[in-house]
Amino acid sequence: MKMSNMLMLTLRETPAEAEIESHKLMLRSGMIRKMASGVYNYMPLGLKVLKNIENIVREEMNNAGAQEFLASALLPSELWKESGRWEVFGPEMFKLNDRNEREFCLGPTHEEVFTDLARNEIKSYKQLPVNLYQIQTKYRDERRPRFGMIRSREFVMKDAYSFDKDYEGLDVSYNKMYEAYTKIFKRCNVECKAVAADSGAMGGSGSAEFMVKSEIGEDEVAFCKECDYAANIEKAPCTPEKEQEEELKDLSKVETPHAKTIDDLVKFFNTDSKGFVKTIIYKADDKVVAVMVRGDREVNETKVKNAVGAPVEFELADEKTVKTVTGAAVGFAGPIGIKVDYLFVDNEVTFMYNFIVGANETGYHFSNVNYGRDFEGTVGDFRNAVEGEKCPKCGKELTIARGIEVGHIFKLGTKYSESMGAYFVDENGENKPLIMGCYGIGINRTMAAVIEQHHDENGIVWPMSVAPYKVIVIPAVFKNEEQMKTAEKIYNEIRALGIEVLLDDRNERAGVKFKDADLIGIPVRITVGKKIGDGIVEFKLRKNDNVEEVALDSLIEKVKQELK
Ligand code: 9G3
Repeated sequence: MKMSNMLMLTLRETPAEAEIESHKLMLRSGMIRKMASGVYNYMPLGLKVLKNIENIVREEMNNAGAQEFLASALLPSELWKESGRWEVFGPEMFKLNDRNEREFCLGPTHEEVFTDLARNEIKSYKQLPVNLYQIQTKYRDERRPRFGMIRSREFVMKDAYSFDKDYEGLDVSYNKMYEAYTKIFKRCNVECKAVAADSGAMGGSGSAEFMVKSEIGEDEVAFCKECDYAANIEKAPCTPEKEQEEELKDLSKVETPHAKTIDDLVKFFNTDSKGFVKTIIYKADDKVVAVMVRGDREVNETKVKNAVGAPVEFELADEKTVKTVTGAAVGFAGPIGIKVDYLFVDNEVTFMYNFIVGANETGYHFSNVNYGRDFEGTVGDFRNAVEGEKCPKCGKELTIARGIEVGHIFKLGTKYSESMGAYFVDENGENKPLIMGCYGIGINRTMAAVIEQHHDENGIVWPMSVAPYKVIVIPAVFKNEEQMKTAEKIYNEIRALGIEVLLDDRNERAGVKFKDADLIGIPVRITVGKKIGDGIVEFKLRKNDNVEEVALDSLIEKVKQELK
């Protein structure tokens, strides 16, 4: 591509709304432009990178034996009503009516569509296993689109769905996808880690998230530096701290007129937050759930939801509900006398002695409370793991870090095949539900992750595999006939090899051209300068600072070497 013909979209300044490096650089390098909140247009450079990543995904999916489809993005509501998910996602689902007032949605994901396809087309075990995938734009009306493509309302996803005759087959399909994902992210030069994840509303038995380490990541991951254990914080199990054995003291009711928060209580009782147990109250669909964790811990809502049975609605109880179940204002909730559907008690609480809880009476707390003597409940792991938690695999200390999910693979089992009647006839002539898995990769997120991991103060440093152009040829002086002609000759030779190459033939100073070449991150830069008289050009890689002088007649060979 000759840059004199190119719509140059590079920006000197960083647009204010961009907070993270990848978003800033996608705007400044002219890869994307915002259309609306969380909605972007791809400019030529951005589209080329997107396509390069898609092709890597496509190659590895095909190598894994998956077949590429392209489903519609305009989905009839009937399918979602069959699976029971039409209402589940509320305002996050883009819904619309057609001219006959029929209800549709813009596809946020395609479990229903591919299960419908399977129930119509797969009849016998002889057709199994099968893995169908697509690379397609998805629509989700995110409440808070942010960080550019990291959380946008329209994004490109590779989503795949596997169908097996039994759970052994699902394990094979799942592991094939796990391997394919590892290859994909390696080829894209995205350093990421597969972590055990909660399957949440997707049901099924287990899932893995492919996480890119990032301070701006929305997910928290607990991982062990000693062994390879890693899990999303939603799922990471906790080991209760055992307390020094103490004499059980007499329960006593204490007037605490102004102490409502843990901090107030710490001051009032002159002890630390570990001496308290807080009781947090939630509404889970039509049930009221109270969860007790030590004062310095956090309730893990995913663990609570799983214990309740993945409710559709789940949020903190409002003041009215708290008053109803505790008889007290917010801040005085406790286990003694509480009237709730579930009283979940974190394991750790059962190893504590003589702790303080709300008295379910405004202005009062109980001290010297002991589990077992004073109250009972459903004991389990209901808190978030913290830095230093014991690794469930090797016992060493866990570290907590933030990450961006670029891929997520699930063992779905029969969640959709049963709700939508996708059965097959097995070897014994019996009708069985298809055993499913689903596998997603965020293509835009992967693109953003590449930039997050490959940039410097001058701009993007594209890995060769995804770079929009692999080589840029720059004549140093626009007015110099010999430099311009030689640069064009080099450009044509490289193009003839089928290599994506740029020729910066604009009427600009060399400095401007170097700045743009660095900003848009082209891996190889060839400069035709004053040494061309001796048949010498400059050869520089974007990823390091050394500049080599290369003789013209060995240049093409060198370019080929670099692209291997
Ligand atoms: C919806 C809306 C948003 C959603 C979903 C459905 C997330 C939804 C989970 C998945 C699971 C897997 C296939 C590829 C891998 C991930 N947000 N999920 O199902 F209607 Cl509005 O998408 N899908």
